[in-house]
Amino acid sequence: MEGEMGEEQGMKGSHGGESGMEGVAAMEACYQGFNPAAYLQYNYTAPRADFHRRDSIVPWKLSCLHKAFTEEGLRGEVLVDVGSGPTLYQVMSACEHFDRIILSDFLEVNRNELLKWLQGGEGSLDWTPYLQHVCELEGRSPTAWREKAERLRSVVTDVLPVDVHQPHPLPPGTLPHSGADCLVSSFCLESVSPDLASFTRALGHLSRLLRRGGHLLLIGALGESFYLGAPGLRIPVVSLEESQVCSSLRVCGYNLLRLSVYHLPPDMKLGVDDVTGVFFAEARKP
Ligand code: U87
Repeated sequence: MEGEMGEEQGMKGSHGGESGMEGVAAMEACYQGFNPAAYLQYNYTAPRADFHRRDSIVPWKLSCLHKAFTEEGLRGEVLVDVGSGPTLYQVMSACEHFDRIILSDFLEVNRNELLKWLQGGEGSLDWTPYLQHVCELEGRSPTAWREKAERLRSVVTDVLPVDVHQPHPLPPGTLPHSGADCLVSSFCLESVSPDLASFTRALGHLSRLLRRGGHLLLIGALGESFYLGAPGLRIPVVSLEESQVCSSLRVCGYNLLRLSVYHLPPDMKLGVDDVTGVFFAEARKP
């Protein structure tokens, strides 16, 4: 069991009456059963990751990320991906535009999955088709995927523990004093928040990691009440509407630059969650 979890159980005992903390502790308990291989199978294979279909979820996400880094010209020194899970797709465009990428997740099983791939091993998912697809988006030949893999492996410098429910989510001293130049967070905040108040609070915690003038790329699920983190493990989550995402960003002081919404085609509804849509928000910390 993780060190973080022990602390959180302690918090449940001492602060159980505080608004939202009981829900947060219950959620963290759920995550102890998370199974990276099952999760990857549900969300990162066809039909959700079908590179021959433009209306498949993963190609949609990759194209939003690609556009953010190329059309908006996002670049800088340090980028942090918050709640990476066992996945790498969310930084495949970013790695060409930043000198250093920090990945992070709450669970050691997920961090180990990332480390396996970064250290040159296979991991439980083959990221080759993802790398090939992003090479194509960049106007390169899909055969450039090996170079991209090498670039990604060299740019990721750390895989850190993170807890978005803590006012300072990352271990102290891991970021430049002024904060990161860019934050990416994909399907994390709503997946770990029992209600809108804790979602918004967590978004506020993230803002502390970002320098002024830095950009946040936030991806997440709309209309979702649960998802499967392992066979039979239903993780209850806060169901968001587009307008709530916009108002949470506003409350946390971000300027919203762009919000795109994807509506799930019926055949992407697999019973592994009850998501109806996906949002991609691009915001700036003034
Ligand atoms: C991804 N970023 O797949 N603090 O994009 C910080 C925490 C905490 C905590 C738990 C899974 C949910 C996504 C990765 C991983 C995102 N995670 C960690 C899922 C749900 C819709 C949907 C999904 C995925 C925890 C793909 C698609 C759809 C997980 C991560 C959430 N439903 N992080 N306190 N507690 N975590 O370990 O790795 O959050 Cl297409 Cl539609």
